[in-house]
Amino acid sequence: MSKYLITSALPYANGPIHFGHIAGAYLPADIFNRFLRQKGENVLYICGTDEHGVAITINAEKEGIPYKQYVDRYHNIIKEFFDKLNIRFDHFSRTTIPEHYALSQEFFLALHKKGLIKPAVEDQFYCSACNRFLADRYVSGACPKCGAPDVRGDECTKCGEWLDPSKIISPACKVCGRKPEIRRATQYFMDLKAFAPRLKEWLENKKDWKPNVKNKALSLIEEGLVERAITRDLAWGVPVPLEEAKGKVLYVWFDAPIGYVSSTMEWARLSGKPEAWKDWWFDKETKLIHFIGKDNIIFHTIIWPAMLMGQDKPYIIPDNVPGNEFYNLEGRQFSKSDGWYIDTADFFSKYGVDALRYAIASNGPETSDSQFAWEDFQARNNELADSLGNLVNRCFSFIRKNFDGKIPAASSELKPEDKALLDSFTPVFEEASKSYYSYRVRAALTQAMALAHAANKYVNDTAPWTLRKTDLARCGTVLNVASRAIINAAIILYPVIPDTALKILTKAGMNTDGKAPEFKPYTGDLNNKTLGTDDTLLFTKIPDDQIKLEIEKLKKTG
Ligand code: B3M
Ligand code: ZN
Repeated sequence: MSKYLITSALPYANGPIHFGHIAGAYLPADIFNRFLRQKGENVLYICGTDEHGVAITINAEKEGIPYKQYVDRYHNIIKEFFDKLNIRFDHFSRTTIPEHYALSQEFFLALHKKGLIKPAVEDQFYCSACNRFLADRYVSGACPKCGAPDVRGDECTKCGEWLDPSKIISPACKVCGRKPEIRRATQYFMDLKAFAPRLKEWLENKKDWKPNVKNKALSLIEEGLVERAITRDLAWGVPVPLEEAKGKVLYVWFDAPIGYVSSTMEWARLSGKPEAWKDWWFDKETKLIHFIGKDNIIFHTIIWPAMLMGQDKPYIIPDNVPGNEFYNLEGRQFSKSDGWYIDTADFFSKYGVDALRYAIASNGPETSDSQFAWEDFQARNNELADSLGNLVNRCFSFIRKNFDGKIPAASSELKPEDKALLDSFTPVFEEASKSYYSYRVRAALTQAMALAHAANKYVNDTAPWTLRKTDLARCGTVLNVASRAIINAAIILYPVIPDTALKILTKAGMNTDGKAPEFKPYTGDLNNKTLGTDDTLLFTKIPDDQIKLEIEKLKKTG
């Protein structure tokens, strides 16, 4: 048994979550978490909202409401959304809790004391009309690295580079649109170069990382790590804990990852064991796994590990950073402001949560960008209805009608086709297990659905509806074997479609108690087991004209 501390990138409390985020950092982590629990591993899954930074202050100012009120709203909206999507964190916190402020200051001071954070004077944009320094996203302009227009002042959304806001090309003040002037001001800089050898060695030893993540991190070190300002002149954030730094706060990307730890602290406090967070963060046996989108690679593979390495306490460093590529919508990036998005409340009211989880997971951006397309969603939903849904429905309805709702006993003499299906369970579990352990959910799903397809074919070929009239005992055996296949498919699919999987097990007469089923072939006795009473359909097919309407609606707004 291993010990896993899983995190998903802390979403900014700055707007609702869209499918792109889900595909990158949340659904893959939730699937991994659920699978590990099925395997009996020791797991803790932590997340929370990232509530600082200029993206937030600008928007709160636009609305004319206090920053705290603004982040409260989105914290609640995001939390509710994750609940709806069945993302099951052990704890979902936020970076405005007292623990977080204290811990972020402790992280800063530990590095400062060792001379790894130092003050320096830097050029900064100053807007004389607005009378302030333009931190990060208060300036807009083109990326000095890749040239993409209108990027954020601190990170390029296109190439993922961490930018020095004063290097932005054709800068403009985001508030008034004027060209800012350059003024000199003191900020604190973290000496990343000092960590380069350790970071390089650590990364080079990572044999099982996704190549895109590892190569990106190593090439950043190769290009040379430069000192980066980790403080800002802002009225919102964690105050820099130095007398001489009044009015300055920590840069959001410095305090945000500390949220993983402070959230664990809060979890420990709320569970009545305030020291329990150390069992995770200070234990060398813990595998720390950060699920992120590719635009967050530098922060999780360079800056955050360096921050951890520079502490006086025995923090672990990440074991793996399974970064995902981008997930788009019909060929373009999701963007609420451009009208290129899907209203999630509307979506969930029409289509089930599991249909969405399955559609995203079976086409996730694991190794290259992928996308949500309405017709693809329809195809995947209908595939679920046709294979899994139909299999469950026809077998169990048949048993209800003809066997008094009890799974008929299997004969002790099995035919080759029965054995072939039964013998396929163990290898499917082994293959799917390997896939889930190595973040290849698409492969795990292909393996699980192959089992559902094989079971469907088995039922078609053996035709129990004919056997019922000619050979009732044989008919019973077939339904017994098919029921076992259904149960096993549900167990393998549980991480991806948990509600549906539990529903299937309940339909099969098992008492799951809402708990994750163990990840191994089911060997329980099914003879004369009474089915559950729920006979509702698992999935409904989506007709073509409905998908046409969805596409038209999207094209109208976008
Ligand atoms: N909030 C960026 C993002 O949502 C940032 C992640 C923080 S993870 C510590 O993409
Ligand atoms: Zn201005």
